[in-house]
Amino acid sequence: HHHVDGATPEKVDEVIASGDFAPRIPDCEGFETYRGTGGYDTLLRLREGCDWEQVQETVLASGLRGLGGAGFPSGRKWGFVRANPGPRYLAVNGDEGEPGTFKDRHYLERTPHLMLEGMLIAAWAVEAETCFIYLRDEYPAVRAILKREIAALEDAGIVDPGYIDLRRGAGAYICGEESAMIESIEGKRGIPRHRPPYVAQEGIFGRPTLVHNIETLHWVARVCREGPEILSSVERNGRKGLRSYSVSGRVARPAVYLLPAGSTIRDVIDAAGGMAEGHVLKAYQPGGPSSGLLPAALDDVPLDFDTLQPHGSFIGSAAVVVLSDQDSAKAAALNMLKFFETESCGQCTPCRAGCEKAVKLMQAESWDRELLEDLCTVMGDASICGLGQAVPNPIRLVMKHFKDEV
Ligand code: L3W
Ligand code: SF4
Repeated sequence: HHHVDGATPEKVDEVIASGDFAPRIPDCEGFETYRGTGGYDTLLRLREGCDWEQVQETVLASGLRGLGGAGFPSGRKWGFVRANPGPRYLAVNGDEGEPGTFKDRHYLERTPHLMLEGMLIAAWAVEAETCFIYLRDEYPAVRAILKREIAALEDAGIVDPGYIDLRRGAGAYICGEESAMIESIEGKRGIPRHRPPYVAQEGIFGRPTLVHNIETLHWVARVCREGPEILSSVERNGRKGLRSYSVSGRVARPAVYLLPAGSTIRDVIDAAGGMAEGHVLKAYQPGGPSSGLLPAALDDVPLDFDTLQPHGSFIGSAAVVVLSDQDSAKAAALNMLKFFETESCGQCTPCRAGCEKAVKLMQAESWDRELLEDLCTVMGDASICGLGQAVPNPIRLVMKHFKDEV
């Protein structure tokens, strides 16, 4: 769980031998600089007496949608939470567990106060009693940054001591599912709850809870300060807004790229400096293993919410992993299933037994397509949460587009 920058096995060994596990803390925009350039002016102005519904209008007008994976209109959540009597809570989902996703870390290591101000604006809008930040434990440098900057906010009197409660995850992917995260915040084992009730009705300790992803809050701050047009005026391929694509795999420059939401895989690869030398695009994971694998032939589809549904996929948290002619789609799908098998919380049978069964079937020389399809139907229909429900995506997409391999 110790993060080493540019980790090679040698470098990891070197760090372990040195016994120095202190994280390297990247330079980021600290409180003084942020405040000095007008940061928190928006929050303080709102607190002086503003109508929360007007702010909600601004957020709705921007078209901002939840950037943790589901794309639910952010402003609407505020209304759901406000509809229930207080005390209310806010929880920031910083578990960032979807393989290939690293945009939240990217923003927190550079401009942590945009997220913090966005969080406090949302907390003001729903009159939250406490803000919990649930941060994955694999980000020790980010935790150090947040601790330091939250202390600066307390010192400056912008929040009362203890108002922001920074919590550590413990490496479980399922704790990124909002209700499992809430169980974990309550001190229990992180397993998803049934819905309804939605967390907006019954969240942390049964109280109405607003849950937002890190990047969503980053944009709440920017939209409230710079206006909804910073998102709504960006157009490409008939889509509006911006997406932070976490790009990795066979590209020249893996990194986070902020591009129009209507970008195609070709645009994303171009932004990342093209394919890595000697590699030809074969397939790509558009948004985490939950979104499966799409073939190179589908290179003209805008990678946005809603646009991938007709292809049996979805953009999720925009974790783009690029595979080349030197990769096996079959091996990639098996790898995804092994991940799901490990990370399934085991609460429901379709997912617990289904993942295990799927891995066995996918290890065979040639796949039993009929049995796998049957399994996919059961898992998609009967799993409690998004993990089990999304497992069919990689299986079905590889059976459809990479028949020869399986
Ligand atoms: C009140 C209603 N609230 C919906 C709320 C709901 C939640 C949000 C979205 O999964 C996706 C999923 C995974 N009254 C409501 C309501 N809400 N109807 O809106 O809900 P939902 O069910 O659409 O999705 P979700 O459970 O939040 C998230 C995919 O993401 N995924 C992503 C993982 C991403 C990471 C990461 O690293 N960032 O792990 C993984 O599979 O499949 O589609 O707040 O309460 N009537
Ligand atoms: Fe747990 Fe899987 Fe069921 Fe979700 S679908 S509740 S991860 S067993």
